Amino acid sequence: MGNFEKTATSLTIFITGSTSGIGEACAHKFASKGAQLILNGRDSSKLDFLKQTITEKYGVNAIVLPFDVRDKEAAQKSVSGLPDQWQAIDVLINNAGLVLGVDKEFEGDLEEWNTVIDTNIKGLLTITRLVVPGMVKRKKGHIINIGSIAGDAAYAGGSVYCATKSAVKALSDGLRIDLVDTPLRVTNIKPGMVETHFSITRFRGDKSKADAVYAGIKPLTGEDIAETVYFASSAPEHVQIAEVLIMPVNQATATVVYRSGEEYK
Ligand code: NDP
Ligand code: 8X3
Repeated sequence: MGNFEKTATSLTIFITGSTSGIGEACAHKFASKGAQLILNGRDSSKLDFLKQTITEKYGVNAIVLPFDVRDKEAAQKSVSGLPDQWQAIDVLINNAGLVLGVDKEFEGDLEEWNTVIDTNIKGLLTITRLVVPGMVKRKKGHIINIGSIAGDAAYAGGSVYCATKSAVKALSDGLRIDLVDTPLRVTNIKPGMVETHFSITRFRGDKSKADAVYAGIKPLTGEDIAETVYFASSAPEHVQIAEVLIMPVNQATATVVYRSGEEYK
C-alpha cells in the first residue's frame, strides 16, 4: 500500500514511550516492515531488551534514546546528539503518555496532574519542536500523535487527562495548519479502550481495578493501534489521514460500553 511499503527499509522511525503497550507494538510493526528505529523511553534496561529483541527478530537497526520526555535538556541533548545516519527522521510517533488517578478536578493531587500535563502536552511539544525542523528542511516527514477518545469530551474522573488529550488534538490541528505548504503530514490517532499498562498506571499499580476496566468487553490491543499507525504512515504521499477515532466494537463513547452479560437490543 502506498509508497511506504516500497521504501520502509530506508525509513527512520522515532517512537517515544516505546517500552510498553502501543509504543512497543509500533516498534514491532515498523521493524517487521524493515524500518530502522529510534527507541525512546525512561527505562534503559527495557529499552535495551526491546532493541535486542527487535534487531534479532527482524534484522533491522535500532538505537536506544533513554530520556524522560519531560526533561527538555536531556531531550535536546539526545536528539541533537543522534549519529548522522539517524538524524533524518521520517516518522515521529509521539506516544509517551499517561494518566494518574480518577480524581475530581477539585480534589486531585496537583503534583500528579503536573506529571500528566508535563508528559502528555509539554513532552509531546518538546519532541515535536526538536524533530520537525529537520523534516521541514528535508521536505519529508510524518508526525503521528497518539491522542485519545478522551480528547473529544470530558468524562467523570478524567478531567485533567481529557484536557491533555484535547491539547493533543489542538497541537495536531495547529501543526497541520503550520505545515500546510509543505509535504509533511500530521495524524492524530484517538484510541478508545486499549488494554496495556495504561490502566495499571492510572490505578497506581492496582491490577484488579485495572482489569475491571476491561471486564466483559474485548478491548483493543497495542497491536491494533500499531496497525492503524502503520496504515496512516503507509498511505500514498498525497494522502493525509488527519484523525482516526478507533474503539472496540462494543464501545460507543468514552463511557458508553456494552459488556457481556448485557443483552443486545
Ligand atoms: P503504557 O502505560 O503501556 O505505555 C506508556 C509508555 O509511555 C510507557 O513506555 C511509558 O514508560 C512511557 N512514558 C510515560 N511517561 C513517559 C515520560 N515522561 N518519558 C518517556 N516515556 C514515558 O500505555 P499505552 O501504551 O496505552 O499508552 C501510550 C499512549 O496511548 C499514551 O499517550 C496514552 O495516553 C495513549 N492512549 C492509551 C489508551 C489506552 O486505553 N491504553 C487509549 C487512548 C490513548 P514508563 O514505563 O517508563 O512509564
Ligand atoms: C485512554 C482512553 O477512555 O480511558 O485514553 O480515557 S480513556
